[in-house]
Amino acid sequence: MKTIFSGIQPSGNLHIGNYIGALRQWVNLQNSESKIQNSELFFCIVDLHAITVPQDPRVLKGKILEVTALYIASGIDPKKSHIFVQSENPDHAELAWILNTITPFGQLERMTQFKDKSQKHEANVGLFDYPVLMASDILLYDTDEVPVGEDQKQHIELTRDLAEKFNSKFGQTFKLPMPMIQKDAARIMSLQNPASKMSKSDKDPLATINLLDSEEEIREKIKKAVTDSGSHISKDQGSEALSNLISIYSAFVNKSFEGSYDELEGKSYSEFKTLLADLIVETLTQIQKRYKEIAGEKSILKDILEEGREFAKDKSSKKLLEVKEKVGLGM
Ligand code: ATP
Ligand code: LTN
Repeated sequence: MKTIFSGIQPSGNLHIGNYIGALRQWVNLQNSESKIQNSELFFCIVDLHAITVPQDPRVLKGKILEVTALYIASGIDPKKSHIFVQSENPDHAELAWILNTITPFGQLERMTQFKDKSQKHEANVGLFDYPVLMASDILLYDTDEVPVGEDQKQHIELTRDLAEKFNSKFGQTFKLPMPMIQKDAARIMSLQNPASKMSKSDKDPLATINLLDSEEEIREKIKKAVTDSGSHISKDQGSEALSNLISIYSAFVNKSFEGSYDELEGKSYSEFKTLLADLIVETLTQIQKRYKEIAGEKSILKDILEEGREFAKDKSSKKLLEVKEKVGLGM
């Protein structure tokens, strides 16, 4: 049996970067894996990670259910996958504490996400320790594969290092997880600045397309997306800004980047932008339709999260007990 674990922070509006880099991949995995073999899939809403940067408490609570509804609207099926909220299972924070004691300070200092985020926010200890909590999310479930965007690769390498270190110190306990990062479109960039990642925390509303944006907003954001001084798509030109738009296109048509480039060669930028906006509108309209059906059903959403939490706890509590025994904790 194979275990797959991933998560998204309920720290803002989910955008097409989250969809392409994470959610869409999860849904494909869920629908193929469950047919082939008996996989166990966990998709977490990582609220303890979200509070490593300031959050408005009332907004955060609402976002947790919003993200749950968006998981389901995007195709995560609670009958096939376990959806739960990280802070509802205290085992995550407890294992993180234990792993802290074998984590070299210098290794956390090298994390690029920490370097980026600590420039934008006041650096607190939680932000520094973020990757250790992520390692405990993954290791508690004997995870084999972690489907994420490119930006999370370094955190998964740390997770593997911590697992190896723990195993060699205390005996075989943790499985070593593998990152699962798709080849194309693993890193979607801002529509306004192709040098920075499309991110929930971007202050420029034109930089991201959110999963709940209206058709009008989507069309306007694509229209205003930066390109370059060219006018027609040509393989010789190939600016970062244009490649980013073609990456988004290729993800939404489910084709390789190269294949999409060939198909689009010679089209004018404005013609291409119309095609791209049509595609995004078509997919997001379907997600939004399902979202509207489920988002108001708070008690159904809470039942799904409770069921997910109980299933998760059942598995994680055994692993945590084993860890505590090995480390020599308790009575
Ligand atoms: P923030 O920028 O506020 O830290 P985020 O938008 O990066 O948040 P996360 O919750 O950190 O969102 O990421 C959830 C998942 O989405 C992760 O697997 C991450 O790799 C993926 N992801 C996030 N942004 C992108 C992006 N621009 N391109 C591809 N994948 C992405
Ligand atoms: N750090 C991740 C979110 C995350 C995660 C995880 C992803 C927290 N715990 C465990 C995969 C597995 C991010 O996307 N920023």
